[in-house]
Amino acid sequence: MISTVSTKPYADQKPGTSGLRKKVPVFQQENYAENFIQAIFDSLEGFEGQTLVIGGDGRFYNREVIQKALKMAAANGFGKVLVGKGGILSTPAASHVIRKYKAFGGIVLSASHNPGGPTEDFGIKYNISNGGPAPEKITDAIFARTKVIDSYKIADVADIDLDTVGSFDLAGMTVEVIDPVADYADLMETLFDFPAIRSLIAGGFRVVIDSMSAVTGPYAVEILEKRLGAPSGSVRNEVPLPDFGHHHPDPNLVHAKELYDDVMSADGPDFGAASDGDGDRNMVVGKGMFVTPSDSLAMIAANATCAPGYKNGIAGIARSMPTSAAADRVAEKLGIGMYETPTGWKFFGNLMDAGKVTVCGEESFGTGSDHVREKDGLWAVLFWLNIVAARKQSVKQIVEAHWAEYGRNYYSRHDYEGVDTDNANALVAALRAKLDSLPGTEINGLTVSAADDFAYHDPIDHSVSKNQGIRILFEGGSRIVFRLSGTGTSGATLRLYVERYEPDASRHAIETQAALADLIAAAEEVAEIKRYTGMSEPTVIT
Ligand code: VG1
Ligand code: CO
Repeated sequence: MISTVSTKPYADQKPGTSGLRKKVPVFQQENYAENFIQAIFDSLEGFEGQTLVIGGDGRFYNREVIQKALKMAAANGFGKVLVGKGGILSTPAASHVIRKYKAFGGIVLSASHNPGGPTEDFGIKYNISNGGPAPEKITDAIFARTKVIDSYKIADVADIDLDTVGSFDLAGMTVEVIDPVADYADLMETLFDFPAIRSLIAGGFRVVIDSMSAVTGPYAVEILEKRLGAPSGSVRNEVPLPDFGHHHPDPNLVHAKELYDDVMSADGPDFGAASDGDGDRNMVVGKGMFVTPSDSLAMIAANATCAPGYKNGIAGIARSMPTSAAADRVAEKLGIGMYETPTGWKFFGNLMDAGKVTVCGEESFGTGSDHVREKDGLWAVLFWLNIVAARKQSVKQIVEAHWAEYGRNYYSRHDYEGVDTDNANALVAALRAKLDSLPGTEINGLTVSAADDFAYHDPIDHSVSKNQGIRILFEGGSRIVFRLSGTGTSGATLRLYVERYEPDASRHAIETQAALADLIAAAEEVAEIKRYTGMSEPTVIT
């Protein structure tokens, strides 16, 4: 009943910032998914008889790969698999299920914010027993294994019915099809003041969530409409579709513009939020005020004790290096630790496991805490609703009061997508070559105080991750950062991150791009972005 199938390695199975992401037709090549899944299992030890969690964001090819993964888990000796009904588990829900049921690990099928469909993106990621993305040590081992793999094991049995909750036998392994929402919704209820949010909404505060036809629909309907009493229809695009209804499920000012415009309109809702494909990102918009992800981290940290789950305060904060330093000022004031990590949630796990940090965030619309080991979109939305309910102030009032107290970190990211890979690498190489000569010089009238290629020394396991982004710091605390995306599936994406700190409250209402104009010009001067990319402007500005 168990077959060992011969296979040939593929050369391109290197996991990026968050797992292996490729176009669906790449994944559909013979044994492509099987090779990667077997390479995961081959890189792990001691899972015989243990539990594995499997789920995905519902995108095209999700069900097929789940059936393969179930049969391979059985053949490789797992004792039990917990799988979300319909093959659905949001990334934060998968993290919670791994932790709650003390699973050995989990396979999360998602390409997150990348579009889905027969010619779009798919992805596979492995999470370890703490519920978080596998650290580099493991992803490196998986990649090494993919390069030499010559066979995989699979059970020759019929597909499992993924649409019925219950327990099934698969070649001697138990498969439990679970409700993907209940455990997660229960967890949220332990962290936030649901009665206070319920009365805020009952009092006429209008909340809209756009699930972008991706995984958060069922979660948002259960929590916002059923448990918090928001009127039916408050969750838009709530049915997860294999192609996300042609939405680009990336919650930002470009792809969630309709929601943004609605909240900003005179008779629109008071609060709007959106999530990405797999539910780990969030966008928060209050009436008259978009909250940048970097600010959101700082403001959640500053107001954490409003929420029952955090009433005793937070242990520390971590942010990815390109994320603005707004949270640093909060940590300083609270007298707690502040950690700066490379891009990607996998670097936060050690800090959370060691109890050093409670909340973490990235500029890419990701915020979360140690309740799971992934960023968590709906968690951030509920945190904001809890803060609004507790402070009895609008999002706009809360944000402006925060800036008045701490100063404002103007912040923006410019993405240049679909750049020729060689050209993108050449741009980075040219920058790297001149880093040592930059300090003390002026770029567009701004004096460089330091320039380096960020390297991270993990304080817990002492691993070192180099080449994590080029940063040029200017006198006065402004900075520009350059790095190449590790989640794309075609060509290269150059990301330019721009930040200016402005302590003066009378200068807190400047339009962001205008406030950053001299830094943006400096970035062009030092990196020659137009010449290398052949683009006159970014494809996405957030
Ligand atoms: C991007 C973001 C990063 C995030 C990663 C995964 O990575 O910049 O902050 O952790 O996506 O998020 P990159 O390498 O493309 O810059 V998700 O929601 O796609 O799992
Ligand atoms: Co995501």
